[in-house]
Amino acid sequence: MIMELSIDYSDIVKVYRMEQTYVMVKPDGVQRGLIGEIISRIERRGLKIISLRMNVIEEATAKEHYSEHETKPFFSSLVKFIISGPSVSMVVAGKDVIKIMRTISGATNPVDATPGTIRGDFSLDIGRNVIHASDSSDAAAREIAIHFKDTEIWKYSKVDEVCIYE
Ligand code: IDP
Ligand code: MG
Repeated sequence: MIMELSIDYSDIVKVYRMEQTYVMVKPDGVQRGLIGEIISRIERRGLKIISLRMNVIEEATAKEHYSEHETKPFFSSLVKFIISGPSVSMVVAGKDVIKIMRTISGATNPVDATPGTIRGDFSLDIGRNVIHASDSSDAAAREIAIHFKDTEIWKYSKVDEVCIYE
């Protein structure tokens, strides 16, 4: 017996309010082969990657990215580490994506990061916590502009959005 299943979304027009955030798989995440793991956690949550690049970040860019920490004692080692090898930069879009990416990432210090979060599953040391995600909408706008040109960000619809969003 053949069962026919069909869901007709054709008359549903939805406008989704999506935020954008900046996410980086830091050099330790790349070295440890965690690019796929991290991207797959982002994708399976339903979030949309709208830009993606691997590069070795320039020193001036890293300093600008972490400028809020300029006066902290760990600033120079943080910048040195971030530019020490290739990292993967992304712009990720979705409803409440800024907060969701912070939650998926886990606490800054891995000792406080809950199991099930990226930092809670894959890291032990605060200076090697494998992922960065913007912490506010101002930070997201600032960081996206630091790492990407407008023309590198792809504002496309994804076919599963009709299932992911109410
Ligand atoms: P976040 O990455 O969770 O937003 P921030 O406080 O913005 O955390 O710090 C930026 C990065 O600087 C952290 O992810 C961590 O790698 C590093 N960092 C923060 N605090 C310390 C510290 O006390 N010692 C060494 N590295 C630190
Ligand atoms: Mg931060």
